[in-house]
Amino acid sequence: MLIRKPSEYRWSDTTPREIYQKRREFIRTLSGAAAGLAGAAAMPWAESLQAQTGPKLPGVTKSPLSDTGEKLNSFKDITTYNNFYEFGTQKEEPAVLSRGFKTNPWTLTIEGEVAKKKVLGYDDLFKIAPLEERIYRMRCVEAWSIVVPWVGVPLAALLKQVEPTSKAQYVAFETHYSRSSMLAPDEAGINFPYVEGLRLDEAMHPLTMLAVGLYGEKLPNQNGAPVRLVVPWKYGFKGIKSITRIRLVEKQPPSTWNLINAREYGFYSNVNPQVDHPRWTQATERRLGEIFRKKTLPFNGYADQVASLYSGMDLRKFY
Ligand SMILES: Nc1nc2c(c(=O)[nH]1)N[C@H]1C(S)=C(S)[C@@H](COP(=O)(O)O)O[C@H]1N2
Ligand SMILES: [Mo]
Repeated sequence: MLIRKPSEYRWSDTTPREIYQKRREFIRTLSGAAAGLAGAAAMPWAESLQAQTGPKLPGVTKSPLSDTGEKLNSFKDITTYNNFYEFGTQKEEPAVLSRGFKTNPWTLTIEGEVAKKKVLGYDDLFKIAPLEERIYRMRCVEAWSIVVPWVGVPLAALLKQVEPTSKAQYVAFETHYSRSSMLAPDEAGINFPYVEGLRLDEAMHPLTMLAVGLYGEKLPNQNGAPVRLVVPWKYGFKGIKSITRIRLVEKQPPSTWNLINAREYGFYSNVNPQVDHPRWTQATERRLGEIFRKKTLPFNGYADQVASLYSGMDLRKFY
């Protein structure tokens, strides 16, 4: 067992014992390659992941929207401490259990209230627009954070190509789900496929990104290959991974954690140090690799750029 610091909270803390047991069975059958994961204390495979580097992405330019001045988290931190419940509910599990996940071929369908529906294949994902590197902070609702050099494009570039109709008010996202390579909903304790949503103006905001890589390489599976959402001013769970469907819609779409517990996980989920999670403080956070907790900033430090999206809204009510 991992020794858990009292300052760390996990959603799985509330996972009933029965689900936990089922999940362990699943992991035993799936992880031939990761023999000994269940119950392993030393995690020897974590070391080998350091060397596991993916294909380089060519032609990436640095975006002026990159955050400088903060130390990047290591490739190892970013790729071995993950939330991706389809591949395990413990932070170390997705890196191992997603290894065999096939992301090529892939389809990403963009449909709904659009004039020009689009279906992208795997290679198209890397050609939506010129690839940019953007260094963003990511703040998980569980109060840990990382700094990641993502590679991708503004989501707006893709949305403009499909020409949203005047009825489009929100954007709904869906993660690919396959029962053969992922946990069952009752094993993970959440519903699949994982779904998320943004208001259209949030989705069109220049900071909102579709990421296809990190550290100059294609995304590792555990980080949401081949394409995932990154919304740096919102809690990490809004950053839905391995997206297969995007729908422009009239009404606010469902989001997975909100469906499970609406009081704890709002639709907006903008990072807000003044609104605590019912079970822990959101005023501070633990940056992976650092010892002392740091203050959490409103909108995760992106207030100058995004606060105007919410002018006139009571952010305690629309959390
Ligand atoms: N499909 C899917 N997307 C997901 C999740 C998940 O469990 N399933 N977890 C979310 C959470 S809680 C966080 S903090 C981020 C973590 O991204 P990372 O593992 O790349 O750091 O992914 C988000 N996207
Ligand atoms: Mo998260």
